[in-house]
Amino acid sequence: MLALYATALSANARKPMAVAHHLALELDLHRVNVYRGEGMAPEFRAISPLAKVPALVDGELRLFESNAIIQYLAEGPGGGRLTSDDPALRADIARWMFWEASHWQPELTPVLAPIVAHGLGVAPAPSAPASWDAAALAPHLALLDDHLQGRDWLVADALSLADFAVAGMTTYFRYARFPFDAYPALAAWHARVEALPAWRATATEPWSTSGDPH
Ligand SMILES: N[C@@H](CCC(=O)N[C@@H](CS)C(=O)NCC(=O)O)C(=O)O
Repeated sequence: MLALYATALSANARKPMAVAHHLALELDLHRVNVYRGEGMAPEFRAISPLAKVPALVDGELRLFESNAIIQYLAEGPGGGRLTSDDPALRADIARWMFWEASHWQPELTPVLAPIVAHGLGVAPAPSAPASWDAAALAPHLALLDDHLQGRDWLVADALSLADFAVAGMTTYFRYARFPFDAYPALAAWHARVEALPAWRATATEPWSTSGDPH
């Protein structure tokens, strides 16, 4: 049995929860609310030494890092769904997953952190709205919006791990009032993601509503 340590409050933990739902994989879900210090439990740190969610246990396998976990779910128990046999397409999926971890998430984090911390109840209301025009984030928003023009999904017009990985951080977009009107292709893709049963099943308050943190 696959054991996933996660909380749907976390954008990174939502990725494997949604992928497992989409692939109809049975999960033994251990809820670890890292925002209330539950990640510090020694039993959990034996699986996830950095005390972060998500983490997966499957037999002898211990995995942390959300994108590695979803890759394992798809290629292992998922039987190759949400990925591809074609090396070029698999590399394209990996490209978006690496981009997500090395650019998208790091540039979104400073913009979202104060609002998300407030939504989690661990910080006071931020004094200003999210700075969606931050210089370091702008090229990545433009890249994603340009790439999605005329496409339904990120790779080869089929839903893949790339979409679940990149969608992770968009969990917070409604709450942090992302300017969807300024990025129409990104907005249309986000609406397609939100319509997926797997995304709906892993939605949680407060992120599914438009927050009013100011
Ligand atoms: N690169 C990691 C990031 C994991 C991560 O930062 N998880 C956050 C929640 S989104 C966490 O557990 N934070 C708790 C902490 O740092 O104490 C991944 O993709 O899994």
